[in-house]
Amino acid sequence: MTDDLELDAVVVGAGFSGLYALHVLRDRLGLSVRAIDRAGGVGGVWYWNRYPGARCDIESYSYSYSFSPDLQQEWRWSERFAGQPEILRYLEHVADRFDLRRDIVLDTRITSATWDDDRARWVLTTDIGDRLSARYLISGAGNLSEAATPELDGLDTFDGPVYSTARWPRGGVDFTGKRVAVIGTGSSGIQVIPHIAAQAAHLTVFQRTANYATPIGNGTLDPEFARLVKADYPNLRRRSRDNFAGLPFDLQSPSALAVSDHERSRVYQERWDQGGFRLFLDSYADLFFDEKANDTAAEFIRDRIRERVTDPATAELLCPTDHPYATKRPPLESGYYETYNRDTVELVDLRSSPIQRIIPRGIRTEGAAGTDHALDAIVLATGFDGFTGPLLRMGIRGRDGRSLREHWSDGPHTYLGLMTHGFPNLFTITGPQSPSQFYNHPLAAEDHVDWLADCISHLRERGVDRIEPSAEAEHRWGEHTDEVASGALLPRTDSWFMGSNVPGKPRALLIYLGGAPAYRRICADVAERGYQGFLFDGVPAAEGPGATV
Ligand code: NA7
Repeated sequence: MTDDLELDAVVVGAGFSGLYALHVLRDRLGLSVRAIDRAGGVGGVWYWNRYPGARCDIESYSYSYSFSPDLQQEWRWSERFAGQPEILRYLEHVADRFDLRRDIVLDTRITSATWDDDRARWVLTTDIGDRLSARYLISGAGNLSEAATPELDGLDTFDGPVYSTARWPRGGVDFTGKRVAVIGTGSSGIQVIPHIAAQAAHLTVFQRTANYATPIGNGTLDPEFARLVKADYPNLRRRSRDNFAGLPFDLQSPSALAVSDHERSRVYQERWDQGGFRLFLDSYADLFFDEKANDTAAEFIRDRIRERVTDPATAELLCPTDHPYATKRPPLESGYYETYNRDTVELVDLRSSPIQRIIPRGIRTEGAAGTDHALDAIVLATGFDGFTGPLLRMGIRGRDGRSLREHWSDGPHTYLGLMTHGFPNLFTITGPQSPSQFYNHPLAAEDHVDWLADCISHLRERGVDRIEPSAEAEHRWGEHTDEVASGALLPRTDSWFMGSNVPGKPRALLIYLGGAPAYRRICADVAERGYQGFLFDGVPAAEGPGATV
């Protein structure tokens, strides 16, 4: 990059969102664009999260771009649920196939983004001293790109290596003969634990909250199934976009309480055997709203855990009892519970034996079972500063020099999860207060990019330089987001969906729970009504306060 490069748009990130945004803005709209990523390659979260066992929990044919029928037909997935190396290869292929690499700047982090209202441009600086400006700033920085580092006393005094699942070394790690700790039993921990256990001399898992993990059901992708999918792709994508979470599921019944015990168990067992998110998203709708209904699924899963773990005391520790099923993101697993039947694997319950501190030779816990756990390596699978973290670390300052950190000091404020009052021309792909993690990511990213591309075309056709939501529209969207979630069980549980996994982060719902179809309809309506709720160059673009439902 040269100094003071003037562009139409800068895209942050080169993962699913960033690659598609670059393609659409450059090749469909004809804008001058650069995508900037701090990684050494394209792929976003799939570039960084290369720990053994890293895998997508959505079926490969579904967790992929839909925008190019040719790409859909050409690409061959080898497994039902693709592993990280294959997804990374896919994204690298997309970058090559659509000739994106020439406009991607790697190994570069945006350190500040300041809105210049006189010129109606974002002025950006990077950590390698570049300065550039753009009319539009499009964040595809992702929701899982900023690792949450736990506050563990003495971590820097540990004698051995400390790895993070979110920043796994490119060359891999050999744990042969080592005594290893994994801290964290979310999706990442549950994926990596069986792999480390198979290699290490001894593995100690430090669990704060037991999780409801269900089988992923992975395997080689049947060529006949792949052929049928390819023959029916348009219909499959249509069905997915009509589904709450962007998945081609349509078997869900309204209530787990409206059927007999026998029928309910049959359905749970069938979904359990089918694997993936079937049990979570394709059994009974009221699991998300009704505690009694939720209990039935929770108890079904606990029973399966008890069947699979030989030692009853360990099985009980692995059975979640302190939160309803699916109020934290339910992990999918392969052989996770059986891992605890190995003699070389030990489970430490941090509720009864909290970590006191990290010592040079291991981890010291307190409580009744307090002891020093001797270790050669520690693996942190402790999650992410999700949704807002990557945006807040970018040094964004909007109109009148107001920082995004200040504007979001009590949690994110957005309109549609796409734009923020006081931050003109800043679009956040799958941003906070959009369905994001509850909408199959490639489709969610495509929807947002298509929406913002249409919006930018609309602005350019009319000679409008600045777009931002009105304060009122933003306020109403926040209220609507909370109202939609008010009947759901999810906000009651501490999780990264609520921001409550990061000490000091305001507790606020970070996702829109109205489902993808309702959300897509709202976004389309806003555009059709002339961008209701938005200000064009400071003037309301259309009559009316802005969307809710
Ligand atoms: P998650 O789901 O946020 O899980 C993080 C895990 O780490 C979870 O078990 C946490 O326990 C645990 N944790 C976090 N901090 C600590 C400390 N300080 N001490 C002990 N244990 C801790 O992150 P993942 O990376 O697994 O998954 C993130 C997303 O990636 C997932 O939702 C999918 O979309 C893919 P807690 O539950 O907070 O008690």
